[in-house]
Amino acid sequence: MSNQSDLVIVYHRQPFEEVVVDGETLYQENKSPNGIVPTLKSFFQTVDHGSWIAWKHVENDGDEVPDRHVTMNDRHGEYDVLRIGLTEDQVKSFYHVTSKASLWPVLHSFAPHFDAEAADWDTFREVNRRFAEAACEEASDDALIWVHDYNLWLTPTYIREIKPDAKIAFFHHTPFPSADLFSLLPWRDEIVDSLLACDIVGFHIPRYAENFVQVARTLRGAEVTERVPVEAGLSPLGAALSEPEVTTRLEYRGRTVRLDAWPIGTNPSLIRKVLSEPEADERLAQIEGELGEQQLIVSVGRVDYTKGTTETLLAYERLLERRPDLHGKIKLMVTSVAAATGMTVYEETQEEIEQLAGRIHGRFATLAWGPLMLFTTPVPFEELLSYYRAADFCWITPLRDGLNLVAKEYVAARGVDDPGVLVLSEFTGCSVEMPDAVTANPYSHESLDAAIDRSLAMSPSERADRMARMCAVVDRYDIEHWAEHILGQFDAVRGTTAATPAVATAAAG
Ligand code: GDG
Repeated sequence: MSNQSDLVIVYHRQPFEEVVVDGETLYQENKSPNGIVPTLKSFFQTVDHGSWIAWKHVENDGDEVPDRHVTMNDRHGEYDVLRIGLTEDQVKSFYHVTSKASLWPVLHSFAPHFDAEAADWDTFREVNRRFAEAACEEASDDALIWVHDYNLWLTPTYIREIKPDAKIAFFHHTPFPSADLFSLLPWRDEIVDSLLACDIVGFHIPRYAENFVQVARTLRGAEVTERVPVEAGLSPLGAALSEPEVTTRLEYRGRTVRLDAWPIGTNPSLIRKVLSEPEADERLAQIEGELGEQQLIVSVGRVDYTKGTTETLLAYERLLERRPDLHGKIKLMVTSVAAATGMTVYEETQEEIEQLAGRIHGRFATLAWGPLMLFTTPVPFEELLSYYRAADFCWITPLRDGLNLVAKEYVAARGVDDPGVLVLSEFTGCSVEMPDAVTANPYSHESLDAAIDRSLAMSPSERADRMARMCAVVDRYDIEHWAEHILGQFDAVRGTTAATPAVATAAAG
């Protein structure tokens, strides 16, 4: 146990898997080597000692968490995990209801789904305060405390109260909405003040940072003190989420708050390494054997009305209606894995997806051909990569998405040798990085259908050119690049120089 961590990561989920073997609880590194958790853990390599704060289920409020402190030693080195105990009711209230039913719809510009009355703001405050107390318990005097995502929006306020001189960073994985939408939140001033208590607030793309600036200026009177042009690669003219300039500093109540907009990358080296293994060749041969002459379209997401899975299925149904010549020649693979939350709104979305998939199958399937496959349970990472590799097309059609890592994973997995085509919603954060995708407005049938037709008709040379440019973006702005960028920002906040984290590329399996 240590309470002298130089970097404390506050992220609601635990950074390991808990398994019980012969009655003994073991803490094991997550099986899936991709995703945000391994990336965040890689930052521990840059400091002498790191800690992670997460929640753990307890029976009754106030119960001691068994193994409150876990010291992990995995490929990211040694770090501590401090778990705060939350009851089932607290988790439901804080996460499933207030975060997912009240905050999530507003963040994703879904005003009709917003339910202010369902929210339990007192519990939200209390849980956020506990995360802050745990973070301060672990942090050394000059530690940097890095808080993740909107469900911990109030944590910076409480950290500032306990440790007035703490260095606090915050990163949003979601979009940040316009002031018109954000102002729907009855707790808006409290949220903005908490974000303005940070030393640095991070977003995926400049548009979200600018939306926050609008909120901070109009609701709280923060002043813009620095604005810079956006890197050419992050501001394609005419894109729905493009911004030519971005604010990098605000002043508020005598303090400077830095803003940062830098999209998370994926791990193309890891993806290529997994796909270069003999097992991957076998998997690919099997998938291609089963597909025969059919072309594969993949669409990977979670059950969430923001992810546009319904829009993907409806677009596929329209395609099969207008192009009978494609029957028997294409197949759509959709993954839509439900979160284990039991939230009504997600249950409705899941039902809708399953019904639509059934309807399409019922309308178009023949004895010899099934038009689609729907996976509702997670596909193992290695298998998912093989599907990406086998897919001629990838359709990513969210109505709103903070970034969308699947699009980048597809580009990295499919690669340049046998290029595929990415059809991408212009309301995903990554669309500003990848103008070479065939971008579409998923709210418009005409736009989505035109993008799909265009992707199907694209010449091999255009496919190759576009894919080469997208691969270059995904390779250049990979996860290591993001980590280096973030560390540069941390250095500026701390006024020091830190080491670069080695994001694991060779640790699959
Ligand atoms: C949030 C923001 C932002 C999906 N199905 C399977 C599977 N996945 C993996 C994908 C990808 C990840 O889950 C999903 O990442 P996304 O970025 O697409 O979306 P969210 O989960 O909504 O994440 C989002 C992200 O945070 C990062 O800041 O980009 O906008 O909403 O890595 O591959 N993995 C496996 N089986 C599946 O069936 N193994």
